[in-house]
Order: sequence, then structure tokens, then C-alpha cells
Amino acid sequence: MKIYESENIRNVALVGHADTGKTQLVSSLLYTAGMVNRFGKVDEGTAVTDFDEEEIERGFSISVGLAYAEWGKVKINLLDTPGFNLFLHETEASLAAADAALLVVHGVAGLEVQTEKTWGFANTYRLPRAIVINQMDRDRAGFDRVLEALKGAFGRSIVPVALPVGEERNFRGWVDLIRMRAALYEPNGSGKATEAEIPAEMQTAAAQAHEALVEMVAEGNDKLLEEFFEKGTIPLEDLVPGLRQAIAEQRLTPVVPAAGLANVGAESLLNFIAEYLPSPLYRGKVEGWEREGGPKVERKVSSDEPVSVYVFKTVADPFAGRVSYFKVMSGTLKNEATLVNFNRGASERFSHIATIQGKTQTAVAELRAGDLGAVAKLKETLTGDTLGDKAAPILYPKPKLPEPAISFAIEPKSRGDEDKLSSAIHRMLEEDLLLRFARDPQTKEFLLSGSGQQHVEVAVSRLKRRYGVEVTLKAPKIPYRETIRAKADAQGRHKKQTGGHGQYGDCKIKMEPLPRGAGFEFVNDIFGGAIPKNFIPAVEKGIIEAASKGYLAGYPVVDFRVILYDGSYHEVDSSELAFKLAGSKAFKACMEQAKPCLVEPIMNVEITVPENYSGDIMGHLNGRRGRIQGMEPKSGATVIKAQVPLAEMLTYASDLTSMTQGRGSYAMEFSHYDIVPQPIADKIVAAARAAGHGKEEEEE
Ligand SMILES: Nc1nc2c(ncn2[C@@H]2O[C@H](COP(=O)(O)OP(=O)(O)OP(=O)(O)O)[C@@H](O)[C@H]2O)c(=O)[nH]1
Ligand SMILES: [Mg+2]
Repeated sequence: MKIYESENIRNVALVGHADTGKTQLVSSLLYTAGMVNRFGKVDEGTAVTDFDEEEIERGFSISVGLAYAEWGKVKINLLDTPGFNLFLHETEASLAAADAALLVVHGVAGLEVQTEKTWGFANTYRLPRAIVINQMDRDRAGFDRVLEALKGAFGRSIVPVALPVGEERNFRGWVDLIRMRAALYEPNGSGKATEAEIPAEMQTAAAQAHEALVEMVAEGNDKLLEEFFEKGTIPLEDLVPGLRQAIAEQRLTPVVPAAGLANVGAESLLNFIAEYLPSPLYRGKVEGWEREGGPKVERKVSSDEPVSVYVFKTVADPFAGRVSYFKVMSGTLKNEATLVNFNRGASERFSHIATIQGKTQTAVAELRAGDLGAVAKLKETLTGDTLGDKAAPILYPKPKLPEPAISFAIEPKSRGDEDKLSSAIHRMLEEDLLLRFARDPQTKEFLLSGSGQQHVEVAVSRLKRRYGVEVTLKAPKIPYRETIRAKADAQGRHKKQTGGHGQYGDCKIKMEPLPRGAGFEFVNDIFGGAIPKNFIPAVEKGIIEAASKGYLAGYPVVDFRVILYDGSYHEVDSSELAFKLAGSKAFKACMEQAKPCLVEPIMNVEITVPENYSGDIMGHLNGRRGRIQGMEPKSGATVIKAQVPLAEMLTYASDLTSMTQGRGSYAMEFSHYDIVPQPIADKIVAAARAAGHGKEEEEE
């Protein structure tokens, strides 16, 4: 494997709504560049970056796939990200490895929910970007219509740099608006183009579009603007670097047409990426911290700097073990190097570093600053960790993750399954940062939490396939919480005199509600040693433990403040345990007065349906305690925005399909917690009590 200098590397993440053809496009580019012998197809289960059995079976991407195309002297690293809303946490986290985003948009569906969401991710990571209007070979695909929608959503930086030649199934190439030449493709799927004159009937449109492009390039660059005013145009030798710069500075978002499956546009797109998207060097420097909570440090993106790598993905392979995907943030990584994991203090040996082509690894001798690679069998390293030269510590920021939105109880099918469950799941947790596993302390049930039903289903299916562990998935659990609505003031005293050594702890606390999302606050307001200092943490601990077990229905109590203001102790009989129990009693006594209530997760829901269904959809949402926030037309459809309790959305996927004959789609994300209406709360509490949760009798 050739070694690529930083300036010849492109790290491009394909992002966008589900089903826009990202995975197919990656396979098409790889085939066109001669990286693979076979034209991989999503629909045949042979796409290079959807090789996981779950992805093949379900037909969509679940995690980020890595591949590369060697194109002339350039190595294009391609990150194929999922567009399905339940797996977007994977997409967002992987963008730390990218230096540019290729936003893939469907030529028929146009602007969709995740188009805007992933555009937002690119903003967060400040990534220069380009847009592909894909699937241009489909019936009713419309370049101009989709382009207008994109301009409407993202503003005037959106500018075509190529126009489609031919429509729908006759779509056969690009007019390159930079060089003003056409690239025409045979219908044989080779992805290779022949250069040609711009078709006569397109000359006027192409000239106009060229002018608009030139003007946008000139804007924001004084030297070019002057030239433009003087000559009315910019010569090619200035236009090319000018466009490159405008893209890198995110003043201009170039748009091109393509059809991944028909493989029209591939060669043009490879050329475009290599010529116009920035190399890792464009960033100049990367920022991190010297250590946790320590001062900020910067590192130049250069192969001559001390080496540092950031792990953006971990794969738990049941055979190869743990495989870590990383980006070389600075310096040169040599095979067999020993680096320090700055997050964990461990030394790790990088043996057999490799570049990744889907599921295939190719050994490399070294990787330069900016390049992406993988290594197996690091001992302690997990996603989000930074490793590097011991003498130059740095920590790069970890990905921010949403909270899981839903929990399911899972039940091992047999004793053997139960024994293997925990170790198998823990390996899967390394791979998927949003998956959570816990044991309910009261019911002893195993709980698996994730972004939504399919997310948890994928995990369950993997358990079986990869580790041979079979579990049944039980009804979903809503992650209710408990909180308080009033202030309270109470005493908790734990006193036992059973011959010999007694137990004595006594505290007085006040409790106050805090705003939603504030969690728990503990204020120590003890003066004059009513409780000795060393016992105060025990009181806090007792309260935290009691709060985690809940009061009404076994759900954690959140968003409250406790002020410890008085108490008493006994010289001999007081102990940590006694004060812990006193804290727990005081907490329970306060809860009686504090008007406890249940709160539930409320979701932001965005539903896209053909216009004639909107009445039905809104009626249905109203019946589900939904609050409609707005409704707007969008490329021939209607988008309805609402806030709906998660508890009412559990069967929404199938409801929507049956209400709209499969023509509606929706996306949902967590918004906030809100109080559960009393009659519903009563039922939840009654059911929880019947199952043995909630308020227990005080033992004295
Ligand atoms: N007609 C046509 N179909 C395409 C084209 N590209 C992809 N498809 C089909 O569209 C479907 C989705 O393609 P994928 O590549 O899996 O889409 P994706 O964007 O990776 O989807 P997610 O992984 O869910 O985000 C598949 O059935 C493809 O065969 C295209 O250019 N033309
Ligand atoms: Mg995909």
C-alpha cells in the first residue's frame, strides 16, 4: 500500500437522509476507481460498506463504513454514514474523522428531515461540503426543483457546478460548469466518461449557470472580484483555485447530479472531490486539552509534529477481537509504534496498522497526518479516546451523545444464554455508545436501552448472530422519572439499641423542586457541628440511593435540591451506615409532603405525508396527547411538527404505515420531560405497586 502525503488525502463523509443512495454511491465510486473488481450493489447485499449481516438483511446502513479510492495521486477516504434517524448518533460521532461532507439528496424526494439534520452536523463540525443530487435516473427526478428546495433551506451559498445531461432514465452525464465541457457516460455502468461538447440545447442554460458560479466565486475574494468587474469573467486558472477556496471557507456549497446505481457521474465526482475538496492540511491545526480539565493545547496538522490519533469507531469482532478505527490528527503513525492512551494512561501497541476497504484490511507501513486507518487488539482503548506520543499529551473532544429514548426488558431464553449475556453485551456496548445495559434492582430484569425500537432489535439480533445468545424482547419500558412539586421539611432518625453497640444517626433536611433537567443538588448547611463533617457525605449517599429507587413507582427521583440544616449524633453509636439510613428516612418523609409526581419523556416528532393525509394525521396525534406545533408544505408534501409523549408513540411506525398506505415517514427525537396527567399516572403507579415497586413499609 502506497503512503499518501497529507496534501493528497481527502476525508469525505457521505451524509444525508436514509435511502438517498450513499452506500450505493460509495460502491459505485470504488468500482469506477478500480478498487474492487465487482460492482457492489446494496440490493444484492454486495455493497462494500454495508457488509454487516444486519445491514444486508435490513437493507440500510447501521454503522459507519470506511472505504478508500485511489484516484491519481489522491487517496479519497470515504465514510459511509447511516441516514436512518435511529442511527444518526453514529453519523454525528464519525464526523470527527472527516474534513468534508458530501450531502447526498434524493433526486425525487428532495429535501428531507435528515437532510437538514445532517447539514446541521456538518455545521457543528465546521465541515466544508458539497451536495450530490442523486438517483437522477429515476422517474420524476428533478434537478432544478431539488436545487430550489436546497436554496430555500440553506441559502444562496448553494450553487450548481454541474448540470445533468438528459432526464430520468436518459440521464447520461454532466455539463461541467467550471471548464464548460460535457462528460458523457455509456449505459454500461462502467462509471467512465467521454468528454464532449456541451449539447446545443443546453448551451444557454450552461452559460447562465457558469456566470452565476463565477460571480459567487468572486464574491468574498477582492482580487477575483476586481478581475471579474474588469473583464466580466475570471479565467480558468484563477477560477479553479478560487472555487477551491470558496468551498473550503464554506462560502459556497457546490451541487452536482449523479446516479449511483446507474453509475452515471462517478468519474466526474471523483475528479471533483480530488480537485476541489480540502485536504486535512486546510484545517491548519487541531485543538484539544492537555489533560482532563487542563489547559487548551493546539497541534499543527502536519506529519512532522508529534504523533496523535483519535479513535472514532470501535468494532467488536467476535473473531478478530476489538478493532479500533482512528484518524491520525498529527504526526506520522508508524507500524508497531507504542502510543500512550491519554484518557486511560495505558500503553498500546499499534501492530499491523491497516487501511480499511469495507470489511477488508490492507497493511500499511505508516500513515501521515490526516489519514484514516485501523488497528486490532488495543487492550484498553475505546471510541473517543486519544493516543499519542508520551512526550506531547493531548485530549481531543469526545463525541456528544443523546440519551437513549427507550428501554426494553430482555429475558435470556435459557440458563446458558443468561451466563453468556453480560459479557456479550459488554462487547457490544464498546461498539455502540448509545446502547445501555442495566439490571433493574427490584424486578431483577435485564434492561436494554437505545434510540428506538429498531436500534434495540438490531442489538438483540446481533447477540444471537455474533455470540449465540438468545433473548426475548419484552414490552418496551418508558423511562419515567419521579419529581416533586412542593417544598418539604422533615427529620430522619435511625436509632437502634440492641445490647452492646447501638446505631444512631439523625438529620433534618429541606427539599425543594428544581427546574426540569437540573438533576440533584445537595447543600450542606450545617453549622456548629450538629453532625460531624465526616458523616455528612453518608447522609447525601443515603438520599441519593433512596432517590434512585423511587418513591411512587420505582422510577428515579430527579430535579430536586436537598438542604441539610440540622441533626444530632452520638459519641459512640454514630456510624456512616446509621447516617445513611437517617438520610434515606428523611428523604422518604419529605417525599410524603412534597407532592411527588411522575414525569415522562416528550418527543419532537416530524411527520412528512402527502397533503391529503394531513387531517387524519393531526386527528390521530390529538388522540395521542400530541401538541401540534406547526404544519408546512415541503416539495409536494406536508410536514407536521408536534410534541408527543413517547408513551404514545410506541406503535407509530405501523400506525403511520396503515394510515398512509406506506407513503408517510416520520422522525422523532427526545425533547424534554413533562408531568404525566393524573389519571394516567395513577394507572402507572398502580401497575408498579402491583409489581412490587414504590413506597415500601418503614421498618423500625
Ligand atoms: N434508481 C436508483 N436507485 C438507487 C440509486 N442509488 C441507490 N438506489 C437505491 O436506493 C436504495 C437505497 O440505497 P442506499 O445506498 O442503501 O441508501 P443509503 O443512503 O445508504 O441509505 P441509509 O444507509 O439508510 O442511510 C437501494 O435500493 C438502492 O438500490 C440510483 O442512483 N438510482
Ligand atoms: Mg447506507
